[in-house]
Amino acid sequence: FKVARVETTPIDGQKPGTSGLRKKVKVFVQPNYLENFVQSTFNALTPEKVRGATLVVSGDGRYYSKDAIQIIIKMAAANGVRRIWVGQNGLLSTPAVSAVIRERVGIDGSRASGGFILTASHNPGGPHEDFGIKYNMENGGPAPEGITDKIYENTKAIKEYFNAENLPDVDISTVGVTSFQGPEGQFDVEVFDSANDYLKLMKSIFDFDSIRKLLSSSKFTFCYDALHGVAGAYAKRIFVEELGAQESSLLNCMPKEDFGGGHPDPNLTYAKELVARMGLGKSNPQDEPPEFGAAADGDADRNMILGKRFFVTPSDSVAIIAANAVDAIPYFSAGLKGVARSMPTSAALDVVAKHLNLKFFEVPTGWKFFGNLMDAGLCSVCGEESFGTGSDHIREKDGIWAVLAWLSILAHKNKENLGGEKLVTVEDIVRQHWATYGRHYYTRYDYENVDAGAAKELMACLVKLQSSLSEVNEIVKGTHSDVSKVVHADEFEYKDPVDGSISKHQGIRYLFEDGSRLVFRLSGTGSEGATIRLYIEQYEKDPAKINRDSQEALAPLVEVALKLSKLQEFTGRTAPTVIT
Ligand code: VG1
Ligand code: CO
Repeated sequence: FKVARVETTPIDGQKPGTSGLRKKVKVFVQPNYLENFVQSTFNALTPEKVRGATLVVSGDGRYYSKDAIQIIIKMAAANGVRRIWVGQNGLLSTPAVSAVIRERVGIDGSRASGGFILTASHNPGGPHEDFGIKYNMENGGPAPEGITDKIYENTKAIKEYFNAENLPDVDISTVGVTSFQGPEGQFDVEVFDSANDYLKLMKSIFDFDSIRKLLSSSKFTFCYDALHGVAGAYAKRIFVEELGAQESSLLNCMPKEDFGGGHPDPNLTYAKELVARMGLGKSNPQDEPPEFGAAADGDADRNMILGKRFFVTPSDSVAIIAANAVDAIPYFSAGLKGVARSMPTSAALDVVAKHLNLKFFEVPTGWKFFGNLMDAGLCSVCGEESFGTGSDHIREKDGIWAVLAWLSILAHKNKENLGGEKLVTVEDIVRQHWATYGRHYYTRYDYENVDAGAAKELMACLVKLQSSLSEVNEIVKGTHSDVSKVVHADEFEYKDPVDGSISKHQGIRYLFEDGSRLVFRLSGTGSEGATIRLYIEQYEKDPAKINRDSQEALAPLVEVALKLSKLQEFTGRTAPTVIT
């Protein structure tokens, strides 16, 4: 092939958000849009690192992925990349990309030094919906802010990109290597099985025999909903073929370009079919619900964990996994190095860390902040309230890992139990956890696609207000007598304990005397307008009060939050778009 230098001009708005660049497909298909971003990434990595490199390119299979993969292959070749690795049909979950970068050895003994993940995660897909791209580094984790800032700067100044124009499209549906000759030598595209490397890693972490016993026991019933995302490709292989679950326990496990027209976000609103099957919907299902249910988002890094007629909040989930990891999961048998959560995630994990005397970190939203801690050996298990849970086996959150972690805990608790007596259920485990550690009532209100200007003003007002605690407390007192006093308010700022980098403006926090918290943030993953997130949390240690309905328990705090932020005044919204 020949290398062409193509002239281009900067395109506005290519700033990567919490997790890469996400835009409507119609934005991505504009001439040079993807090309500019990819070349800006190569330039940010520096030509020396790109030349001769092996890079992964794959994603959740959403609409435009196949075209994007061919474009990136040609540009990579022209930029002197030595090898591109592609999961069969361009499919690799976000956690699988991380695993492949860290663990995989190519047919010729090569190792990858990074990769492009093509996904807009939990956002819908299709010609009128979202596409996204992000770059992950050699450690398998998302590019740190230093790199994403550089990428953005490059997009604002770009003048040219390199393209192997006469390189033919590569068949990515068949496993194998295709080789080409370029001006600087050989260029290979290796297509490989999407699940093999990930499965191997999971087998090295969990006790598959004990999970198999649980899943094949007649007492235990299971259901997994991939919402037509890429998780389907792993669910069949792992849960059915390896662990003996019934084929009928898989819902929507056929990856589709448009996720079947749905919103591939594993929460109580969007995972409707699973929610109904688990007995959590409005109408009661005809069959007895399964004992355990779980769902994933489009790129399979998120997870929702459900018991029979029971929802586990993600904040509780990570705390429970941390509390049980050493006993239930072989990978952690030597102990946890530390635990971490994102700032808006509830403090359930903090209580476990204290109890078990573990190192603990609170980081800004977004997985990239956990990576540094893990690379430095400071953190084993971490999580976010947004249905993200994971560990230092990779540098992304991991939806299937979380399900295997829960199945491991269930298998462990039911070791002696599968023969006769009553099963220890998901609900039993959670209630037992609350009884031991106290309960963090928790909810998140999302106001999606509000006017960006109004959202900015609301946040600016909150920043101003939080500087005067007496004013804040006057509003609190005037709103609800059940709510305790605000003792601290700030804009969250994080200093990375490993590299010393500082991240500012990471959300506004109001901390109350009784441990309650209100947090306000603007989303960094949307593709249109602004999304305001309001996080509400209340800690209850009294065992007599830990079994209330969470929306009811949190109602007074919600009222206070709406008053403090004047949310309705600013946005005109009387109700959130989604409650999780
Ligand atoms: C959201 C979540 C955040 C998560 C991010 C990426 O970000 O709140 O916790 O890390 O999505 O998840 P934001 O900025 O919209 O609040 V995923 O599954 O999109 O990679
Ligand atoms: Co995701």
